[in-house]
Amino acid sequence: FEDIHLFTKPNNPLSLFIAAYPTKYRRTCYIIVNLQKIKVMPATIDILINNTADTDLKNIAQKVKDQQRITDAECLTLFERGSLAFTGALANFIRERLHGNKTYFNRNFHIEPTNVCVFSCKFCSYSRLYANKEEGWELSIDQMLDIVRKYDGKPITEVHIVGGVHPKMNMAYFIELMQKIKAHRPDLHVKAFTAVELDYMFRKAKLTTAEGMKQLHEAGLDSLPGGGAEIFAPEIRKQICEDKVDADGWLSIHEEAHKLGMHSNATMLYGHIEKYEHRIDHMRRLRELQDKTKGINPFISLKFRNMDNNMSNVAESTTTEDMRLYAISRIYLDNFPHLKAYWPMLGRQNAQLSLSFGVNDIDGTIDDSTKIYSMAGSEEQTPAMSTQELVTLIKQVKRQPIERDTLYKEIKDYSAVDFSSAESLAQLK
Ligand code: V47
Ligand code: SF4
Repeated sequence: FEDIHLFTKPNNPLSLFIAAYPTKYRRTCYIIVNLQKIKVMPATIDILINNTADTDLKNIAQKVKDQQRITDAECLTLFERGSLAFTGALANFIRERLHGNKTYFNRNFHIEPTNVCVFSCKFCSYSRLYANKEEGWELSIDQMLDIVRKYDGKPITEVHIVGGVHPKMNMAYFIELMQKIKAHRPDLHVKAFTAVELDYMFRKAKLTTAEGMKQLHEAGLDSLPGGGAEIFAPEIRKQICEDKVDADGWLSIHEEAHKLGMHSNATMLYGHIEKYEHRIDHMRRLRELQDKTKGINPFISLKFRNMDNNMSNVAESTTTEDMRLYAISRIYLDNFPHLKAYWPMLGRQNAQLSLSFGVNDIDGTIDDSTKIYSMAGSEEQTPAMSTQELVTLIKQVKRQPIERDTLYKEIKDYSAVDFSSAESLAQLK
């Protein structure tokens, strides 16, 4: 009877019930205990369903309990009438149904080959036009390999490579980069290039998406990050990033990657001029792609930051809105396995908070290797977290820290790791 200790606390009626049971029936009793454990979660959601006066919200909660998909109209109802507490409780219910307390992170670093960019997205604080390229940076292949070599012997599992769209950095350049990274460190997962960079590269090389993707994959590209999606709706895209790949282009690039067996991430840039309807339209298109391919791993909402860009007059969203969005996206995106909060953009404390609003992943160690958010005004001016800090952040909110690889294979459970011991500190190096 392995589980009895769970129920032997004083005054626990279940333990009294078990104790009163004749020993010969205790095996049967064990089954009852487990059924009881499974029923605990519906009981919490039942309280929510029974205590919600708004019948539309009540129906949504019932759908969540029954694992039914919510419609776009219901999603709008959540945005318009769902309180932080209501949406948060539903999202947390889903998060715990999928992952329990598990909270994932990875050990990664970024390379940003350049911030020179042919495009001029209004929200971007980071890029410099080619005409002003001396104000930006352009890394040679050797300089990027030097960055990779810095991590030799360290237990890093992923390199994330994204940057501006430089007119001279073409397919041949990036194929060489992929090949050289893999030749140096074959086990390093290369997650690289937004659909914006890929679209430009393929068009310039006069390759179809399928051909271009195959060539990069063969050279060593393992998966795609989620950037460049912004808001798909053309009326918003036209105002904030008119000249780069459109929604269909972004989606078909990801679909093509999925056809080759690669995974990808998906993002949404929110909290600027978009309306709730645009967020829903964006998530609907992603949900449809996911129905088709099941190739997307996490959904990542990126909070618009307004420093030093052409949208600095637009106020940033509040923490309440940020958390409600996490929660509502967790409810709407029923076919997405993971919801990630990107801490360099959100800040550590809000990333920690998001773990109660549907989020089950807080990205990685980063090691101060990205400038996109520090230049846009994030609190995190030199984003880097040690494994110890990430684990502590997760444990502080009573979740279970699990190191993962890019594809969410579990590498290590840090629940019982005591960082004060010399042995565990040595393991971190
Ligand atoms: O597409 C640019 C965003 C994205 C701002 O896949 C801004 O794991 C807010 O996609 N305020 C690029 N956001 C970064 C990206 C990303 C980041 C972390 C993890 C992953 C992943 C992907 O950054 C752009 C745009 O949406 N961005 N400027 C800004 N001022
Ligand atoms: Fe270029 Fe990306 Fe910045 Fe747009 S968001 S200007 S594509 S670097």
